[in-house]
Parts: sequence; C-alpha cells; structure tokens
Amino acid sequence: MNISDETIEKIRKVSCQTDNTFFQAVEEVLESLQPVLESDPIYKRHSILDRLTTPDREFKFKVVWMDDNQNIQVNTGYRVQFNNALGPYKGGLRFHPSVNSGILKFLGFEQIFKNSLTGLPIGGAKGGSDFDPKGKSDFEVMKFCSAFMTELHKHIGPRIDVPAGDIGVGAREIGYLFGEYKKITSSYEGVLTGKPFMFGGSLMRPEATGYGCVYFTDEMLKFAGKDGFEGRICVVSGAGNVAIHTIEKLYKLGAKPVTCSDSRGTIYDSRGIDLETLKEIKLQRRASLEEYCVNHSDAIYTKVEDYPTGGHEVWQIPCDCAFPCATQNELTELDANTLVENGCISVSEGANMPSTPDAIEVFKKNDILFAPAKAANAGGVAVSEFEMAQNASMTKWSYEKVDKTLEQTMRSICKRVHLTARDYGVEGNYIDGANIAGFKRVADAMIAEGI
Ligand code: NDP
Ligand code: 2IT
Repeated sequence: MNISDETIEKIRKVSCQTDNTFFQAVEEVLESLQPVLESDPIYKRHSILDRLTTPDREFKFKVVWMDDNQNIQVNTGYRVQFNNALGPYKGGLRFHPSVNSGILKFLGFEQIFKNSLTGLPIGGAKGGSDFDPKGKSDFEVMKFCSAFMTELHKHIGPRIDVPAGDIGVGAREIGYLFGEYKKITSSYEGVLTGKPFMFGGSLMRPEATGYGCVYFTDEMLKFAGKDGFEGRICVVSGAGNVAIHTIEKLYKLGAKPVTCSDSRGTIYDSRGIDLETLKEIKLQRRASLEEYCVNHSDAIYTKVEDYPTGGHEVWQIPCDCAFPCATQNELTELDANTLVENGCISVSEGANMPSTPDAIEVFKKNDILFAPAKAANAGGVAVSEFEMAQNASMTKWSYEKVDKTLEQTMRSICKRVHLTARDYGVEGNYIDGANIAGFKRVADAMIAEGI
C-alpha cells in the first residue's frame, strides 16, 4: 500500500457524505501511479500520496444576499486550497446548485495535476457555491457575488490564491467579484483571472479551454498517425464557454461539429452547428437550446427526458471525434459502447472528468484515442496564468501572442504526456501519461520543499 489506509478511509468517507467524485478522481490517479511508486521508493518515504490527497485547507462560509423581491437568501460558499508546491493556488469557481465540498475536492485535486502539466508556476485549488445563477437578474447575480467576496477576499491574493471561472461563472460574475474585492481592499491587482479585457483580462481567455482542447486533440491524432480534422464529423456536448469555443476551433481546422447540448436537451444539426445562433442563444440571452430550431427547422432537438435510458443523445450521433464539454460523469458505459460501434476514433475531455470509469474501460479496450481532462482542458488555466503574468508586469499581450503560446503549450503537454506513457511502457495511454507526468513535477517540488 503506497497510501495509508486511514487516508483512503478518510477520502471514502468524504465522498460518501457528499458524492463519489473525489474518490473516483483519486482512485484513477492511484492506479496510474503504481509503476512510479514501485520503481522509486522516495515518494513513499515522503508520504507524498497521503499529503497530496489532503487539501492544505478548506473554507466553508455562509453567503447572505437579498433578491429583487426583497427576500433574504442564504447560500453556502467554499474554497478548497489543495496544494501550492508549484505556485499560488489556482483554479476556478463553480456556481451551480449541485456544488458541495466533495465535488470541489475532486475538482481541486484534479487541478493540481492539470496545473503541473502546464509547466507553469501554479498550484491547485477550486471553489464555488450552491448558488444558481440561472433565472437570476444581473442585479441579483451582482449582489450574490458581492456577498460571496465579502468572505472570500480574506483568503485570496495575487501571490496566494487566484480564482477564475468554471460552470456558472463567466466574465459577468468575475467582473462583479473583482469590483467587490477592489472595494474592500482598495487594491487593483490580479487577484482573479477571466476578467473582462477592459480591466485586466487577457485576450482569448474565453476561447482558451475550447481552443486548447482542439489543439491537444490535433496533436494526439498526429502522434497516432491519423490526419488532422479536415472533413471530420465531431460531436460536442455542452453549450457553455468550453463547448462553444471547441466548436469554433473545430470549424477553423476544417471539421464539422454537428451537436451541442444544455441541461434541458440536445441539438443535432447534420449541416453543422450554426455558431452565431448558438452564441446568441446561450451567451447573449442565456436561453434554452430549444430556440435553435426556430430558425433551423432541419435541426433535431431532443429533450433530456426523451433520451434513451441511461444514455445521452449527443453520443448516439455517428462521429469521428467526440468532445464531452458539459460536466462530470456525463458520458456513461452505454454511451461509450455506442461511440465505439459508430466508428468514433477519439474522445477528448473538455469538461472535468466527464467520462465514467466504466466508459473509460470501454475506450481502453477498443483502442480509442482518449485525451483525459487534466491534459486536454488545461488551456483555460494556462491562459489564466498568462493573464497573471500580464497583470504582474502591467502589460497586454496581443491576440496572436496568446494564441501562439496557448497552441505551443497544448502541443507540448500532449508530447510530454505521450512520451511519459511510452517511457512507462504504456504507449498511447494518455491517462497514465498525464497522471504520471503531472504527479512527478509536483511531488518532486514537495520533496524539495520539505515537510
Ligand atoms: P458553462 O457554465 O459555461 O456551461 C456549462 C454547460 O453545460 C451549459 O450549457 C450547461 O447547460 C451544460 N450542462 C448540462 N448538464 C449540466 C449539469 N448537470 N451541470 C452543469 N452544466 C450542465 O461552463 P463551462 O463551459 O465553463 O464548463 C464546462 C465544463 O468544462 C465543466 O466541467 C468545467 O469544470 C470544465 N472546464 C471549464 C474551464 C473554463 O475555463 N471555463 C476550464 C477547464 C474545464 P445550461 O446552459 O442549461 O446550464
Ligand atoms: O477547471 C479549470 O481548469 C478551470 N475552471 C479554469 C481554472 C483557471 O484558474 O483558469
């Protein structure tokens, strides 16, 4: 046993109290790391796994705010600062009714490895709230963000912990959070990333995760001796920040993305998703995807309640490449089998941990090229770090510079993951490659920094 029984029991207990995602994330990493731990006893001697699976600290706080009807509302806020061996804590904030401490621990744990893989000086963290921005007015979102920051500001700082967006948190929320932080501290500093461009945001941060995921996949296809994206049919789930920009970059590389989905249903447009309509519905009006069919009568909309039992409509559509970009555990064993039967050659995780462990087994057995989240979606946090660098030096990078550096970063992560897998005798296994490469950098730093 390379991790103590008590630690495993603690993780299982936290997961059971909330949901199973933290245990699921840890279990996958432990499985990949067996050969490293067996070949190098230093990690066990320094109890790295026990230390790495325990967050440095966790904050949980009450957020009280007033809605537009003068009713007082109470939500719970969280920040999990997991590990800062490589740099300041860094990771997004998620506002969604499903948020609990277990989900944030899974996301924070994954973030340590993802941030390590970028090669940039950033540690791992995650936070958020069970607040649901859906259906709230801008004013209500602003009041919630102000109340959330009243507590969060005590724990963050440009060299301490730098939050960003995630599900339910985009430029609007980051703007309100930044405004409140500035008001409380009188300090104009890069304490959040994903800010609007006019007050310190980086160009291309909104596009970064989706674009990065496509660059990574392009490189992975090349390593496998397959041609790039030209003419490939792609299926994408989600209709938020990551999904929209994945679709956008797929078009730029010559592919045809034919699906997207939101929490209520899926659109299948065999002629290719109309990006302008999608942006107008989801980014500008925050409306339901069902409206896509108003001007696209050939497109098919399927409501969630009409999906085949246990499956997701997106994964029923025949494709060459699949991009789950909505949320965790959205792609099940049944979906994976359907993708394989339909001749899919690659699956790239734009979302965090969207494939269930059983789905991953199906991909492995069928030699599907599989790009795990912590490598494939690292482009978002990478550009967040570029934003930190721009803020610290009071400069602005051009669009071309950000895009070029993002592309280089994603292609070099892919190469490192590929070579690491090969060095450990599991060529083509990007899960093991990502877990081992991410682990080694952070573990070696922890050892060098002492206990
Ligand atoms: P958004 O809030 O912008 O979009 C999420 C999309 O997923 C929405 O269209 C939402 O539908 C849909 N969705 C469907 N089912 C669910 C569900 N059960 N819970 C939440 N959303 C659901 O988020 P992002 O695009 O930013 O994030 C998507 C995924 O990518 C997440 O896993 C996130 O952790 C990950 N990620 C995000 C990064 C970023 O930079 N933003 C970076 C790296 C990873 P609806 O519109 O109906 O709400
Ligand atoms: O999951 C993620 O990597 C993010 N939500 C982005 C984190 C960041 O700090 O930009």
